[in-house]
Amino acid sequence: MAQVAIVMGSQSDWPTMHNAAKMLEGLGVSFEAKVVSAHRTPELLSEFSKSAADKGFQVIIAGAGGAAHLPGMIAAHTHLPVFGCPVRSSQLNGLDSLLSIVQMPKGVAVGTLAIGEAGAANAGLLAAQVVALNNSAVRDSIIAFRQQQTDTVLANQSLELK
Ligand code: RP5
Repeated sequence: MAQVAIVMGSQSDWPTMHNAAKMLEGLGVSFEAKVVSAHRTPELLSEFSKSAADKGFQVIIAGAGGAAHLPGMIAAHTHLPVFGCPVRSSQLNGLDSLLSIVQMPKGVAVGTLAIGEAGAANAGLLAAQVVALNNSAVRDSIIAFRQQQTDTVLANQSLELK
């Protein structure tokens, strides 16, 4: 069974959410990605969230745009950590999604990432960091990834005026 579930409200969220998948893949974390819509497939949402822990998932990443109730509704059905990714909407540029996801009332938590691709990638990274608490191979991958970023910055210090 996969360690992380990536769910999203629509197929149209995948160009954003595949950044989470790519991060997990690069860090050696197994994942399953699927479309689960809070308002179009509410029964699937309920079934998925209630069974996620028993299926062996350790973390759920949920991406949604617009009113973006998906991450909160999933969190309402499971004790697993849920990371919410605001997907950039065409009308309000993702600010609506961010505010919908981040403003969870006290008592049910959703860890909210940045709008768009960076947030989705960081959701993958954060999920991997949770998995790494009990997985030394993933921990080593994260440490190597971070070191590589540091090395890249330090090796590229030439700043030319154009
Ligand atoms: C939300 O509505 C989805 O998460 C998506 O971001 C947004 C638009 O969905 P589509 O109309 O593109 O399917 O549920």
